[in-house]
Amino acid sequence: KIANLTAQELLPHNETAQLETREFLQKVTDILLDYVNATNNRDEKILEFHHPEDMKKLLDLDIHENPVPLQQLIFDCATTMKYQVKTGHPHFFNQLSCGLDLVSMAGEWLTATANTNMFTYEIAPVFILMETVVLTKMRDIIWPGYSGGDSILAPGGSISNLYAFLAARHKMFPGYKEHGPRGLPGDLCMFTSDQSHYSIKSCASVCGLGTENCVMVPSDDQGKMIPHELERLILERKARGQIPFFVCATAGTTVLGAFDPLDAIADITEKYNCWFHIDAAWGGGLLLSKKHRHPRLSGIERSHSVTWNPHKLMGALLQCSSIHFKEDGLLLSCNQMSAEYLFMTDKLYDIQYDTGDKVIQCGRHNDIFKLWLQWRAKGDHGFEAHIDRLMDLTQYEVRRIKEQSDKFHLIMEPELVNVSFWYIPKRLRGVPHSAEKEKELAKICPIIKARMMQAGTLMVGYQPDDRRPNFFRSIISSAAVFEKDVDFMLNEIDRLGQD
Ligand code: ABU
Repeated sequence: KIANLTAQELLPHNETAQLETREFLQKVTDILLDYVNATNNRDEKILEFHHPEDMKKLLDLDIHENPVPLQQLIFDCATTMKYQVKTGHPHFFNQLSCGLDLVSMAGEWLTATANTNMFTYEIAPVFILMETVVLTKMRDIIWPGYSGGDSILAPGGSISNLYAFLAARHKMFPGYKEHGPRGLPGDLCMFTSDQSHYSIKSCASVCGLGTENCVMVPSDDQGKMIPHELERLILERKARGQIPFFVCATAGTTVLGAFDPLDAIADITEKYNCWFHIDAAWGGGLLLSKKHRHPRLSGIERSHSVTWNPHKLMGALLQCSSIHFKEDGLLLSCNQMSAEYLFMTDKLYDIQYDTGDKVIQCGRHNDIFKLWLQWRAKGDHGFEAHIDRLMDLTQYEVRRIKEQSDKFHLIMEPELVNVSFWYIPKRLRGVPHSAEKEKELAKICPIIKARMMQAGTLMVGYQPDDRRPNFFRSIISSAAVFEKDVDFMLNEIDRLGQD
């Protein structure tokens, strides 16, 4: 019935088109529900890969002068989903953010329909209150027994880390906000491990320190920052006349999933009066598990700020990243610009709920509803069970790798859900492990990855690090994964890796 209509003939342009509007939206919803079913069907491929130039030929991406009919828009939606990688598929082990939590997805649908901005209570009253409740709960988990502090949802872990840097500098050198570098007593420098996320180094670049003043502290062979190296480097920079002010520890490194020794690092930050930030974007989810919080995250309660991304281990839909401060008021005093058209002080309600003046962006997406709804659906116990299950599945993978040690080489015992390994092709089985053999194993990773993508059956990431050439990193952060999927992954790598 709606096939030849255009969007101009639906609501709000045509006030009597309720039925036609509903039909259009139902057809789009059907496409989304088909996608959900396909995502959860192990017989479906994860992706249908085409090179970019070939993909362009398969798609009609042009924007025309005249409107296209609704029929075409519905077809466009279906085509888009046909070629989208199903990141919630049980055989997708490629990214830190995997899975398709359906309650969180329903929340995202609602968020899209509400289509509001998170800068003021005036236009997002329920969502702002939800954000307050959930972020307060997260702070209680980070700093048990401490009530206070402040937090905000930010567009990704990198920006959350940037907020930590900005607040730290503001706390220690409040003159910077008004006077810029002239408000500083000298050259600042910061410290993070050589395994940390690149967004930490990016803070030094974006905020005017220069990347050479983001000091990369060596890590041990497990990928953990070496505390005495941190102290040595702080003293070295002080001897040069610089001002060490910010130390970032990582709780769950991106590639190896390593946890820095937080207590030992806290001792050093306290000794040298540095801000202690923890990038727990990845590993923060373990805070929800009594079994896994300690010892990995012991010491987090001594931090000044923590990045924690619910869109990673907790499986909230992208994106959902949070930054938490132990001290209240810093976010506001650091970032407040008091734009009078938005943040009037004579409003009819308590303006502390106008959270938009705490952030460096103006418009802010609503990332809270999907997390709030998901947490309601699971409860604390459900989240704990989810995290424990991911960790159990990881141990299952480790066991299966060890049982097939002729075919797979486990690089290290994982602390999180990152499993690092090489696949050993027939011709290299039985050859003693050596640097030369690692180079050969590394060459195979991109070949197998290309075969995976062309077959569309599996996705697992690979990368080199500063100690070894290419190796596979599988991630289990999706509730869709079962033991049989872990077995599928290893069998499929073996199948695709046949010489
Ligand atoms: N922000 C780090 C994400 C990297 C990954 O998903 O592999």
